[in-house]
Amino acid sequence: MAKTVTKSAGKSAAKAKAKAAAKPAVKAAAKAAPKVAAKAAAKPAAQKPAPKTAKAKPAKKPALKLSMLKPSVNNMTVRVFARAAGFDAAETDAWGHTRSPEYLARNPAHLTPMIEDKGLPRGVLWESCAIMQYLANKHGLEKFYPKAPAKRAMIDSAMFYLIGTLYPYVARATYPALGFPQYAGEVGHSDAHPDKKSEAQKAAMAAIAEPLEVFHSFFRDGKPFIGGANPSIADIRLAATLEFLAVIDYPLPKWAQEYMAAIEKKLGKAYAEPAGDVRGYIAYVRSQAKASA
Ligand SMILES: N[C@@H](CCC(=O)N[C@@H](CS)C(=O)NCC(=O)O)C(=O)O
Repeated sequence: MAKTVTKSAGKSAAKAKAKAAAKPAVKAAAKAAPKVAAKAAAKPAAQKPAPKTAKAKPAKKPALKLSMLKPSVNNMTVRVFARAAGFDAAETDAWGHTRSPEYLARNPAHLTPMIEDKGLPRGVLWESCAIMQYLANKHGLEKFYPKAPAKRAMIDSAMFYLIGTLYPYVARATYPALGFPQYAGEVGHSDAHPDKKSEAQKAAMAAIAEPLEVFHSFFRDGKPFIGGANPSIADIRLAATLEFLAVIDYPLPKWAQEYMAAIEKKLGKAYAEPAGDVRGYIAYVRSQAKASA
């Protein structure tokens, strides 16, 4: 199994370095760095601590073991989050291994993304949203997943709505073009006539617009992100999901294009790197389709 060790934790981690010695790195990375600088500047000179001779060691970033598939937006979600939140993530490419006896023994659902963590009752956790919720809870990452019950409920609602309503349409509409197997029970999974499969795919594509608009009009409600001024875990989940629509040339509304660009701008490399894997795969399948046309 190929193993990729992620190097950078992104911009915010670097900015928070000074404060990181006293705090867990992930928390420090998630905090707004300008505040730290402002506080230091406001201190009168007399109160400033004497310069230390020994350099404070930056806190170790919490380790994260992640099994993933690069072309997948479910996986992209957790990969973006891990980078943006400042984890030291060791990524294992599970391509071709999800149904091996070893993988199935740990994860009978044979799904990625999957994290391994000794604190978990069964040692592993799958489902992208559950993984982000768990890691945010464990490391106090309120910037991505607010603690206040009402605010948190909106993030949860947006994620459940995505997984339960929007994603099945996106999968049905894009998986045939991506060359991914359909989820069991779908028309695309059955031995139905190709015309029926194509009908189901087109119907799913047409059905995307309504739930997509709900994220804009209801969940964002005039704010830059579902999370407010900063992208939350629900925003990461939504933006990653929309990446797949490029494979069918889905005409994203202007707000969605701007929203995705805004997330990428805010999260920088943390977003761009995993998105690059998904985009690269889409470019590859499109070039294959062109060649065989
Ligand atoms: N709802 C899940 C979906 C996970 C999922 O469908 N993972 C696929 C990749 S996109 C997978 O690992 N498939 C491998 C397999 O079924 O063997 C999530 O958000 O994590």
